[in-house]
Amino acid sequence: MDMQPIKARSGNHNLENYEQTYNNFKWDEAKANFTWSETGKVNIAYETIDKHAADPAKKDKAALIYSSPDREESLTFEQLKKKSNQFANVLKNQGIEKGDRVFLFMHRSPEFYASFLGILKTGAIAGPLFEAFMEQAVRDRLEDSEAKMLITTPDLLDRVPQDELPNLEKIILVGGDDDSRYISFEKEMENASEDFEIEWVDLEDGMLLHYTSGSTGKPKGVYHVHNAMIQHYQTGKWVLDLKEDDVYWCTADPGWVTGTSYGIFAPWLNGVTNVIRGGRFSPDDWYGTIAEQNVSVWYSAPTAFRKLLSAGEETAKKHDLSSLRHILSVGEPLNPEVITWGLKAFDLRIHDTWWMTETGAMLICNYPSVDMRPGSMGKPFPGVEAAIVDNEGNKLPANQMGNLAIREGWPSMMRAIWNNPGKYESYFINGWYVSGDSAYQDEDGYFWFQGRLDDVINTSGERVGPFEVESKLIEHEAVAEAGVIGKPDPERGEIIKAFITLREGYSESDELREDIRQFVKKGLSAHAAPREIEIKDTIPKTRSGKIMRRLLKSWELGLPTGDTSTLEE
Ligand code: 6R9
Repeated sequence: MDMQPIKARSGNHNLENYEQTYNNFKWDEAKANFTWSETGKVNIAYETIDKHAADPAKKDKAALIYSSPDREESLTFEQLKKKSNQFANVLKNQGIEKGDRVFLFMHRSPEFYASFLGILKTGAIAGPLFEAFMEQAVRDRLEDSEAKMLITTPDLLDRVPQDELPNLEKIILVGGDDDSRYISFEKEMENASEDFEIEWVDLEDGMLLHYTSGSTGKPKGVYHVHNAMIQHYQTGKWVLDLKEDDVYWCTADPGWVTGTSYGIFAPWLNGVTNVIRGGRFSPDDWYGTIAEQNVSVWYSAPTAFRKLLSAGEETAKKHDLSSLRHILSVGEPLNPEVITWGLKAFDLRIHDTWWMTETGAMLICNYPSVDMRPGSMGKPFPGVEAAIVDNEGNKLPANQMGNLAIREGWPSMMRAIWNNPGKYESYFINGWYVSGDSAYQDEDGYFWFQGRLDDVINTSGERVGPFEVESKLIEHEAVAEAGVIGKPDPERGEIIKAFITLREGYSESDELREDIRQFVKKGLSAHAAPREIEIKDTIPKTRSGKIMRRLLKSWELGLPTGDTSTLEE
């Protein structure tokens, strides 16, 4: 679909002149907004909440507006400061210290946000987990990070490993009955002081671990430091275009980096009211949230936009969406069709943004004041150098496809892969962070996404590693071998398709396929379960025994199979 550029609307945007700012901006200017510039020490939780609570004009402003089908609650900056202080005291009483890992496995709720901020106030490192995770996924992450403590809710307890994990000292239960095995959140909070002496840390001290999938091995722990706040703040200002009176809604789960960088840090660093919606997705619920809360800035994902598009115009028309003034997207390619729909449904452009768990914050974006080319991810954020490079890290000319790469050293860049220095090193070539995405840059500087260079699957915006799914599949008693690919899907971007061979004594049936699907779902998570399972006599492998996913994909798409010289006999 070829579309004309969409002109920027004139108006009062935080970033008025992109080109000029890009040519002049230095990150040090942004640093000056934080305590660090005066004291040499900082804490991201202070900058997001306490700073505004200390401002008489802001302290009674709503920081968090939580709503779900069965609960409504709103907290001011002052109240959120006190609650997170209380939780920081709870943790401190339990012996949590700077650098310890404390994990959260719970649904979005006011308690989640107070706990998350409380962890950061103690100087500990927060590890938020998707509520959809099953036991194996939770276990892998707690083990790898050597987490000391886990905060969870009773309905998720059956997915928390109950045998002893060597490092997990305690579990805090939110909303449970009295049970001596666990610490009661409510009881501890009741007794905890609302004052807390924040642990002041260095910009390079750790604050967050997000686990994400690669093409091989178990999920890796992407380690972020307090310094990331500089970029969370500045992208919130210039890309989200946040202003004093905005009501902001980021639809992402905090188990995903978008739900922390842009569901917690960016809005609050900018002192803006942040809407959190609990419960499940439905078009009426989402439109209703925009209308009821008067959402003005909305950050979501192509998968959600495509579902809203399919729900039809009538559904949209039932709701008053006139509060919206700015819409953004992340996680997958934003189809030009969706942008066209957005223009009709909201009379607004949907602004694509590109970044990754590893990059911590937005890097390539569309800005309210810049003309947009539908299908393009936009241009690099000021202070960020992006390029297309070859496999040796040499820059390629305009319009040539290659590795999308970023010059090392932007503020929110990951600082390590937990326990895996080799993996961390492997991201960098010749001073460039190489993303694993392929793209090209046109002669006017716009970047165009082309695909993943590895086998990582992007299903409804979630990164799934094929290796993890394959490993789980072969744990099923009927499965001998498995190869897993992403198959293009109009709504989900990709769906997971598994090719398997069966062990002796098993034969093909729909029941078996469903049983295998459920097995992966229970073992990993719903989003990792293959939607399609095809049974084969053999799975193509290289001579060194690697599953040739590329070949499976070519078969699936009816494409030429390319070089098969390494294919096993
Ligand atoms: C924030 C986030 C990262 C991968 C990334 C790319 C894909 C993200 C995109 C996009 C096309 C965009 N991706 N944004 N693809 N257009 N605007 O998504 O982090 O879950 O780590 O995924 O997602 O392939 O490499 P993460």
